[in-house]
Amino acid sequence: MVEKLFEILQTGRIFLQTHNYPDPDAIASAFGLQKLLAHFGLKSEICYVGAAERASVNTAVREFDIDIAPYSEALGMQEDDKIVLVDGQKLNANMTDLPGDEVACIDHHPIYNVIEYQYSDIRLVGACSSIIADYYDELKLPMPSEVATMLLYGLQVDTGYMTRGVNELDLKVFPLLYRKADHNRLELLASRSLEFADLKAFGAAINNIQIYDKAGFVHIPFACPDALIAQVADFVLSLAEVDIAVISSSRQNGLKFSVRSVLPELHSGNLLAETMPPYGNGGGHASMAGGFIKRESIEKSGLSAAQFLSLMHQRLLGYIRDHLPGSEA
Ligand SMILES: [Mn+2]
Repeated sequence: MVEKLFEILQTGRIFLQTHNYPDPDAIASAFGLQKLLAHFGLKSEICYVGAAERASVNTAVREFDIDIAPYSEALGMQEDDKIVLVDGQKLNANMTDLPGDEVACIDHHPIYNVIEYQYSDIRLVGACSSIIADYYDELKLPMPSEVATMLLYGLQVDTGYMTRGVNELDLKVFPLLYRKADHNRLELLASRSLEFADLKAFGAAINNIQIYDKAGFVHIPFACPDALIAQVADFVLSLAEVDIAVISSSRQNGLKFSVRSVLPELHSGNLLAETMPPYGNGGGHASMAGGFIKRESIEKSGLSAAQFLSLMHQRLLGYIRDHLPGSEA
């Protein structure tokens, strides 16, 4: 019951922390939760880690006047301030540990590290936005149009417009959101999901793609925010020849991986959970997952960056071939 969350948040400063490089679902969830808490007299601040902003997020933030700030020491977060984690979990590679106390977690990703929160609502549904929408429904709260629009946008982006990972809860809240949303503004959000600079990443994908069996491998030789990698992954997956997209991106601090699969035999989260260790870690949903390998691990391997990447591609492809019936080794 979400009422328990309100009790926990009665005292102290409240931060709603999204995963690093927040995507539309993360922003929508935090925004919807912030308005919900405000309805009960609880003031909260949305924060995240990750300097790079994205068009899909920027447009929404501007359009709906969402008060959101990248984390900095200037926020003055203290150890006893309360953090509600949204669209991610403590100890995830994409959830930086901030000074405050993670008292609560609302998320829709599989659990890889069991953490005791005072309030935990982790459901394996299509989008975190659906969980927030459900709170409004449970509490019979009127949902402001801008909240419905953002939550519907978050749900649509995370589920590929209701084509992947859609669960009963998503179906339950979809009509509620659909009826309340401002569809003109929704269309505007969808039409501004990329910016000019992003084309560089798509260019790298077009130039570097390698296809083995049904798997498309793309390495982007420069740093990209997670949400852009996800967009490139969707683009690669849209190729008729590709049913599994494996995207990697070189970052200052390591190597980021993102996987998409439309094959029921190939669970993206398991693929990364089994092939990233011992160098790094990864996991996620059946249809989409992420992984990360720290720079130190790559250096420790004694391999060059190119050799290491090729080793990882071999490991990934080995797993894929083992799990795809009828694919040639
Ligand atoms: Mn999400």
